[in-house]
Amino acid sequence: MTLFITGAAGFIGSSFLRVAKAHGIYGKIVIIDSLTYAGRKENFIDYVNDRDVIFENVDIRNYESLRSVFQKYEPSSVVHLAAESHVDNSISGPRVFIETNVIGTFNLLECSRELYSSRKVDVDKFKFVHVSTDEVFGELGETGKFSETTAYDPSSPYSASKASSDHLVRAWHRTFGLPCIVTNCSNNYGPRQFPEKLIPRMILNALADKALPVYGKGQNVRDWIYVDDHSEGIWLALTKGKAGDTYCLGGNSERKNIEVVTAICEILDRKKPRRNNQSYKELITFVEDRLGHDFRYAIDDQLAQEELGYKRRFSTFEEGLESTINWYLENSGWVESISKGAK
Ligand code: NAD
Ligand code: TDX
Repeated sequence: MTLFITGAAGFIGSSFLRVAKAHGIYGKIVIIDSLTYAGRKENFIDYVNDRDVIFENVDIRNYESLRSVFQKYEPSSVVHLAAESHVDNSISGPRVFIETNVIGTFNLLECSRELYSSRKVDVDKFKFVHVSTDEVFGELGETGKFSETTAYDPSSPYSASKASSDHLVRAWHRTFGLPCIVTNCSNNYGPRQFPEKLIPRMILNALADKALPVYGKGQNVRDWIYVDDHSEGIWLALTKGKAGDTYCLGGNSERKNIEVVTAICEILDRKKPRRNNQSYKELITFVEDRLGHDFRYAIDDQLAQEELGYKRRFSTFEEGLESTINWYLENSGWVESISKGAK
């Protein structure tokens, strides 16, 4: 059996690749990734000499190239993670978000539909798992949580593009019978996250003695999930999920941004004291808020726990954060190549 993973050179995709390899059901795994600034061969370096992991440098915006890899390998299932993923970039330059996240997903659905309807794949086993975000639901106030029945209300160009792609996936299931599953997950953190996102940006800025820019007053809340927990959730959705269903996945760890940044500073103060012996907290700088900044996200993932047996590994966010900081401290080679822009 052959599994296609799009975006496996990225942060979550490379974690999912490791999880899929560890489960060992698929004889062959094909990585579909165009290595944008966020996609790195370093992220799947452990598998470059593995004959069962094949890398195809394909841009999902290019229908003909995508179609040729679908015809070549006839994947048994597809897990789709490739996307433009950073909200701030979607505000400064939204076009590529529409092209990759909307048109790219449409191309993947069409290639999958062609294969599925020609019965070149085992139609009883084929699944298209679309990895999406809780941001499609918009923002919450002080209370409540998102679940599978929450109405869509995206705020940013990024979340609107992900919402569009979720709708396309559901339409391909309903209209064409393609066995699709959508997962909506909260904010991920862990090793190999590109340093444009809050947690790695704060860790690496602190280590370089640079300002730690906190948007607005740092009161916005995110629900943090360790990346490998998300990947196990995606694996469960692929192997146990019901076609046509949606699963929300979360970390049950709501924190205000300022609490996250303070926790990073306190862990670093303990592990790698600053040269002047002041706390890294001195570097915290409140800056202009993000446009359209969603106030709070939180996920109710009871359905995934009950139907899929979804579980989380770390008992607290602070434990996962410490383990993540250790990874960044121990992997200066990765950090250097990312900062040099090496591919
Ligand atoms: P990432 O930016 O780290 O990785 C994205 C990957 O997609 C990269 O390897 C990149 O090269 C590839 N890619 C981008 N455009 C492409 C194109 N046109 N053709 C082929 N490959 C392309 O992103 P991530 O944080 O790992 O997110 C992965 C997926 O999970 C995304 O779909 C994202 O929306 C979703 N998600 C992310 C989070 C989060 O907190 N990061 C939370 C929920 C859902
Ligand atoms: O420098 C910063 N300062 C800051 O205060 C950055 C980069 C972020 N922030 C704030 C904005 C958010 O409230 O921290 C919070 C987290 O920001 P990001 O790491 O950019 O994540 P977010 O915008 O919440 O979106 C993330 O979670 C959902 C991912 O980037 C998405 O891909 C995912 O879908």
